[in-house]
Amino acid sequence: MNDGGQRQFGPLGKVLVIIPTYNEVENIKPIVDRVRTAVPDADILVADDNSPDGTGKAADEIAAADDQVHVLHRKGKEGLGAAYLAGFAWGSEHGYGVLVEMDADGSHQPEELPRLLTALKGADLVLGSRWVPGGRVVNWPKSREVISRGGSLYSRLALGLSVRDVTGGYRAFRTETLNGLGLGEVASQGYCFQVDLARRAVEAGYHVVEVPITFVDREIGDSKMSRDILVEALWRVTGWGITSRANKVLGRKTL
Ligand SMILES: Nc1nc2c(ncn2[C@@H]2O[C@H](COP(=O)(O)OP(=O)(O)OP(=O)(O)O)[C@@H](O)[C@H]2O)c(=O)[nH]1
Ligand SMILES: [Mg+2]
Repeated sequence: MNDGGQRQFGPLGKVLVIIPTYNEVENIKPIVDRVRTAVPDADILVADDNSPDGTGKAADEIAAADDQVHVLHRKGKEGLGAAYLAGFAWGSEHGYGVLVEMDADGSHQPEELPRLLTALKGADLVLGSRWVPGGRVVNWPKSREVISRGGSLYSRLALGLSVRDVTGGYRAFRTETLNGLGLGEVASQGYCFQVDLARRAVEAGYHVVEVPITFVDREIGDSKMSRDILVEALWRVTGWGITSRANKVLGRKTL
């Protein structure tokens, strides 16, 4: 990971907070309101996968009354990774300088976003981190904490990353950074999408900074975490680890 050294970082530009949704009808209005209050200058893009519970329609109603809120309607459930890639493309086309990832369920507190954005002034990518000093999780069942900590540890060891929270999904990217990650080749769908972007950023030599966050477990709605998502993460991370080690031995560049 690049330490940022003497580098000069350019101005941030306009901020877009991307919120992927699948069946978050009760959460969407509260989270949008919180983002608008916490960071009034930022715009919001809800990326909805045609949620059967009507989240897309609820988002349209919010957007109709607020021109800083936009909705990207996608045709069906294709996973978190695909929704973010579509959101990044939209944000990049519309000239935003910063693209933020945030869950809809309140786990990522909008009130902490100003701290992430301040850190981004001197970085290429800021990761909201549960596992650095000052970071924590609230109301999480022990089983979820074990999976998350274990997933981060396994990914760090397999990929040789010094990032502590590799799987977290509360992040602020400079759009320029995303453009340098080879997003066209990203196939990850579930949570390993986050690991994929973090390893790409580190491999590409970007200055990645972790900022402590308090992650709050969802109170309303159903989790989309599944066995398939965990299995995908395990096989992909293992595959990347083997490839990156083989490339080091052979003196080739990874990715
Ligand atoms: N567009 C879209 N959004 C998704 C999809 N899967 C999950 N999401 C959203 O991604 C965010 C994270 O998903 P969560 O279900 O909260 O995953 P999690 O945080 O690991 O699980 P819990 O908080 O325990 O429920 C939420 O805003 C979801 O609505 C998907 O296939 N498409
Ligand atoms: Mg969640």
